[in-house]
Amino acid sequence: MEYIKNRFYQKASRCTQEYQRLKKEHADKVIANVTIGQVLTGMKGVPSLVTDTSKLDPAEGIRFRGYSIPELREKLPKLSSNSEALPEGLFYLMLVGEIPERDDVMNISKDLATRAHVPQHTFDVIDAMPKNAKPMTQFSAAITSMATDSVFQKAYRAGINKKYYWDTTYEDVMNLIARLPRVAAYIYRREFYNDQHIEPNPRLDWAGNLAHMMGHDSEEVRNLLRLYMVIHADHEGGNVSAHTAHLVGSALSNPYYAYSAAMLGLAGPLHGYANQDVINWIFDMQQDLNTENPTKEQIAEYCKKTLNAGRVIPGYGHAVLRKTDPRFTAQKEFADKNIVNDPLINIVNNLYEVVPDILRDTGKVKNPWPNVDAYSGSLLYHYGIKEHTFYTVLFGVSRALGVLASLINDRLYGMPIERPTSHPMSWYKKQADGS
Ligand code: CMX
Repeated sequence: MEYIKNRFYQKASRCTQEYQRLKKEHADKVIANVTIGQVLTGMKGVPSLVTDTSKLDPAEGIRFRGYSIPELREKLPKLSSNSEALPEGLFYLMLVGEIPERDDVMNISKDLATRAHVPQHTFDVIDAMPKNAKPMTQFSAAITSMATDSVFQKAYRAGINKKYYWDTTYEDVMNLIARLPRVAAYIYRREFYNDQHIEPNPRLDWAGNLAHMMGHDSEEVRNLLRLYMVIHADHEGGNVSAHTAHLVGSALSNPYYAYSAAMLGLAGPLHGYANQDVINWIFDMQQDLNTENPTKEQIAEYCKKTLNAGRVIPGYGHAVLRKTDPRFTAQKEFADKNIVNDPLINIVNNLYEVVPDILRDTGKVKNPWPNVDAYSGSLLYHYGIKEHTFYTVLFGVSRALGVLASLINDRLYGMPIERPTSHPMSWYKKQADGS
């Protein structure tokens, strides 16, 4: 839809002028000192990225263009008063910077539906892999394979002026977001439903269509996926998946490459794989304790056993957050409202009562509270999406909304290649000891 693109351009080009002004007039202004501790612990707290789509407050959690998750669930357009906010609306908010009207959201839904055609060779690439190839391996490879259609790459090779990079990036981003549900559902049905694929329904919204193509076509699951897609969509710019997309994109690699690389970061256990790990770990706990309904005391013992084995408790802790993740709370509210007495969800709720004290007692964990991954798997499982090796793919479909909106901004601002400085360990030793 050209008018949404134009609206974005009008709004964002003002920010571009600001970016250019800051670069020109204030390049030497010192904004932070960097400590050796920050360098040695993953650059935590070092301001080094520009991300407009969302900002993470350690105590309060994520805000998307200033709006908290409860505010978004209330204010973003919905299909009916009972349904969850549509992720297309969040994408609009992140891109344009204002809450959309219902028509804006419907237009994005329609636009995405027209762009959703996945090339045959992408299905062939997926089919060429063994069925037990990890879903994230298939997902990332499928995304890379669609780079054959990159509008940005073709325009670049044809010698496009750099001031138009953002425009062709926008086209790639919209096409990629449109196709992700189809790719994800194809991977899902191939492995778990014996290749019985379900064609998209272009009349459905983006998340509703994903539920439909996965074969979980109830209004409850559509709603769950709408919520899921909203809360996982962005977490400012420094997390591994967002930062990877920004970094790879900064070399002017096309958006398919940038997002495929981001997905390989998301696949790590300290990031998006944690949503599978939580379920694996709970199942191991049930087996180890020989009960489906462990008591809080049994759960506490199992947590200590996990820590004593030198492992992390998945779904707990965060590099930035210092309180319960509001994405956890949104899912808990959804479960409290819709689900009664599910053993897995009971365990997740009991963990919330038990784990923070245990992690606090270690004396080293900076955030003992649950993150988004502590809840998501149990909800999916409850609604029949039981194949937990697939869960990180769902995270990956959602994360595209924020990360790729930022990628368009990067190109509009004219951001250069990212290139921080590295030193050998001896250099840091010299800084510390003076010798
Ligand atoms: N269980 C056990 N130990 C934990 C822990 C947890 N849940 N969270 C942190 N720690 C440990 C760290 O491993 C580290 O130990 P060492 O000093 O021995 O290396 C110590 O506590 C300090 O870590 P931190 O500063 O509190 O946390 P980090 O910023 O280094 O790491 C995170 C953050 C999320 C990787 C970490 O909390 C963790 O591993 N959590 C479990 C995995 C998880 O849920 N990841 C998903 C995060 C959300 C997402 O991206 O999807």
